[in-house]
Amino acid sequence: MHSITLTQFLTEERRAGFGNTDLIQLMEVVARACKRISVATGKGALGGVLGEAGTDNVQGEAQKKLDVLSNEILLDANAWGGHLAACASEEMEDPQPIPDAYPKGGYLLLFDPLDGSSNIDVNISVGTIFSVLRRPENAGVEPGVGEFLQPGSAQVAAGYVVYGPSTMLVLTLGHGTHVFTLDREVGSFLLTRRNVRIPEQTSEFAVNMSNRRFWEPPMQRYVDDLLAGKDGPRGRDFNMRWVASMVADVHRILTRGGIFSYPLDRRNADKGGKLRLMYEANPMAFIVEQAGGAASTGRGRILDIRPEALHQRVPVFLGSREEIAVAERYHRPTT
Ligand code: P6P
Repeated sequence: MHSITLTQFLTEERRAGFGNTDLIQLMEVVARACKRISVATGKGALGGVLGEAGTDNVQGEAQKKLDVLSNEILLDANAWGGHLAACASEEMEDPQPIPDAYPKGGYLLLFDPLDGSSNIDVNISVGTIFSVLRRPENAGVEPGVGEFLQPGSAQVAAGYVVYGPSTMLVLTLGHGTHVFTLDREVGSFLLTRRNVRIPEQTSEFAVNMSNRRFWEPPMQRYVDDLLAGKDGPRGRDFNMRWVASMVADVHRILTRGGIFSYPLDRRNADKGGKLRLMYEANPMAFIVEQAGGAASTGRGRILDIRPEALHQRVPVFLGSREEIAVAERYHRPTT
């Protein structure tokens, strides 16, 4: 099968009026950095990069060596290109401005450098999630955290790279969602699916069931009805999958449909949820909506949220559009 490269695809998109030279070059830099992360994760025990780094991140989570390495790879790769003013990361409390030695550009890059890293040591797929925003018109000389606090609907690009049996890049510039597979022999990402469409209905859900007793009653009722299957109000049986690696679960949903949820529960309600808005929920919501799916907090569209903090957390429901609407109906206040 003759597949075009990421570069050819991005050039086509620019000719069609989507993206510009700076954004396209930024996507190429991020993709190249993710190839390096793919090599590092692929070495596993042979690369001396498994296990804990001995430090905690801003979330208070123990960092894996690969979390730290992946973050450094993305920062180093993006420092000199002239496309960005600053980067923000799950692994850093504050945004990191582009070093003064290099020119600053008009974009802001946010990323979770290695999502699902708790799965690294058990050799389960992990991934990098990234989001691109424009600097606000009134931006000052030095980019501050306030510049990043834009709703997800302002994203100009978003994507993830899943490091699984194959390394795949999923990308949207706001003109559909497209999938590229890394050809390791050539070192290029080749287009393998153009304009992904998520099936509108599904019979497969992804949630960590062990949290059921902590969920709000509407979530308990929604999932209980899924579990009741064809004898219950849904009238059909459902299957469940939970990888505990958002990138892997979302990739499955992009590929064959489904609903993914990390809802509020009593343990995380004070923080607003578990998953982070700016570099997990927003990019995944953009990708999923561009593929015909939906992404909600259960009570509203994720991309409409006006952020108040860089590491803000939100409840997440995303995937097959009709199933998201069903889940939202359970969460709607009863009159
Ligand atoms: P739990 C990984 O730590 C992550 O942020 C997401 O990738 C994943 O969906 C979720 O947390 C898994 O959470 O509580 O099931 O371990």
